[in-house]
This record gives sequence, structure tokens and C-alpha cells, in this order.
Amino acid sequence: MVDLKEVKENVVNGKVDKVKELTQKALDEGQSVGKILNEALIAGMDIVGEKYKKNEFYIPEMLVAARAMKAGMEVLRPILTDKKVRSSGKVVLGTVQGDLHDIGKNLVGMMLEGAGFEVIDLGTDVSSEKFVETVKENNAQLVGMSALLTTTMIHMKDVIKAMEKTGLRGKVKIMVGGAPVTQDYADEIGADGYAPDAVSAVDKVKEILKI
Ligand code: B1M
Repeated sequence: MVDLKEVKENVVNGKVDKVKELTQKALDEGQSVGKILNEALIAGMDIVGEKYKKNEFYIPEMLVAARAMKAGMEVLRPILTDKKVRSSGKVVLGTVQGDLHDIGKNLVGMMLEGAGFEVIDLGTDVSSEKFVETVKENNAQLVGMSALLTTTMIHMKDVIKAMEKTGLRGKVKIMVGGAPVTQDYADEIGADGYAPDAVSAVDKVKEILKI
């Protein structure tokens, strides 16, 4: 039986191949996807964050750890995106301007796809204009914004303002998330919803879109 602590340590140490191999093995043994995600992959990134705060890790270490985490997520992707329900929801997803963190956003995207939503992922460092343009072009029902930095989460408000300015706000729901974002912040900027993690993000999107 794969010890998820070992997977976690390999994420911290940026061992891409080992993370891939152990994640696959854990999955094949029947360990739950949620457990692998939370106790190995996400837990590993939390340690990386702590180490960065204590100056034990620097950007290169964070980057290799992120690469290892992504390798694990790719193994889980087919299960997370396995559509069980069909829904007509179209979601435009992106990390806000100035922010390059995409692991959490990708996870939210995979879970939404798994729940049957069509996800248009704009990637990272997405401008207000790009969000507006994509919603317009695709007639999307919801915009999901992610931010991991206290210095970039403020751009969520800019996107909402841009939606108001272009007359789209009445037609599209807005959902926000990411480590520094809170329900209070979501309320303050006039978002329709907030979720603290990828699992509750799916429930929240369904609630907002009344699906
Ligand atoms: Co950065 N980084 N980083 N980093 N990084 C953090 C976020 C930080 C907390 C580390 C620390 O100090 N402890 C800190 C932010 C401090 C702050 O603002 N409060 C920080 C910093 C300072 C920086 C730089 C400024 C460092 C520098 O250059 N001096 C720099 C900024 C670059 C930029 O964006 N412009 C930077 C760079 C990077 C890397 C590029 C090296 C790398 C990112 C690689 C990548 O994403 N491709 C990186 C990493 C890996 C991290 C940590 C270690 C891990 C982030 C992560 O992937 N977590 C992070 C510390 C930490 O979070 N523990 C840190 C795992 C992921 C699954 O969780 O993204 O929170 P998370 O997503 C969750 C929820 O938040 C939620 O669901 C997800 C799944 O449960 N969620 C949503 C996310 N989006 C959502 C959207 C929703 C709903 C829920 O609805 C739409």
C-alpha cells in the first residue's frame, strides 16, 4: 500500500517521476482520489509554502515542487474530469492579472468538467478585457476567478466592474476563490459566490446557476 506521506515528501522535493509513479500506484490500489489529492498533493504544496515563508525554499524549489504536483494531478485528471452528469453550464475560468499561480485553478477546472460543465480556461495573468471578451464570445453563464496573492486579488473587482461597464453583469454570475480570498471579500466586491476549495467550488457553481 502506497504511503501517502511518501508521495507528499516527493512533491515537496520536486520528484516528478516518483510522484507520477506513486500517484498511479495509489490509484490502482483503490486509494480514494480525494485522499490522494488532499493528503499527498495539496498537503505537499502546503509544506512548500511553509518552507518558502521560513526562507528554507526559494522560487526554484517552489517551481519544481509545482511541477511534481502537476504530474500527480495529470494522473488524477481522467477521474476528476470523468463526466457523469450533462449540464448546459459554460464557465470561463482564469487566474487574475499579475498572478501566475494555476494549480488550484486547474483543479477547480477539472472538478467542474467532471461535473459536466464546459470549461473555457484562460490560464493565468488574465486581464479584465480578456474575461469580458470571452464571456461575450461564448455566451458563458459564469466567470470563475482565482487569485493566490493579496496583491492580485484586487483585480477581481476590476473584472466585475468591467462586466458592469459592458452590460454583461446581469447575464453572467461571478465566482471567486484562492487562498487569500474569503467570503467577506467576495461579498465586498459583489461576487455571487466564493468557495474555499475545488470540491465546494462545484457545489457553489451549481447553487449559483440553480442546477
Ligand atoms: Co507562490 N506564493 N509566489 N508560487 N506559492 C504563495 C501563494 C504564498 C502563500 C507562499 C508563502 O509565502 N507562504 C505567497 C503569497 C503571499 C500572499 O500574497 N499572501 C506566494 C508568493 C509571495 C509568490 C511570489 C510573489 C514569490 C516571489 O516572486 N517573490 C511569486 C508570484 C508570481 C506571480 O504570480 N506573479 C510566486 C511564484 C510561485 C511559483 C511560480 C514559483 C509557484 C506557482 C506555480 C504554479 O502555480 N504553476 C508558486 C507556488 C507553488 C506557491 C505555493 C507554495 C503553492 C500554491 C499551490 O499551488 N497550492 C503557495 C503557498 C501555499 O499556498 N501553500 C504560494 C495548492 C493549490 C491546490 O491550492 O491554489 O490555494 P490553491 O487552490 C485551492 C483553493 O485556494 C481553491 O481551490 C483549490 C483546491 O482546493 N481555489 C478556488 C483556488 N482557486 C479557486 C477558484 C474558485 C474556487 C476555489 O472559484 C473560481
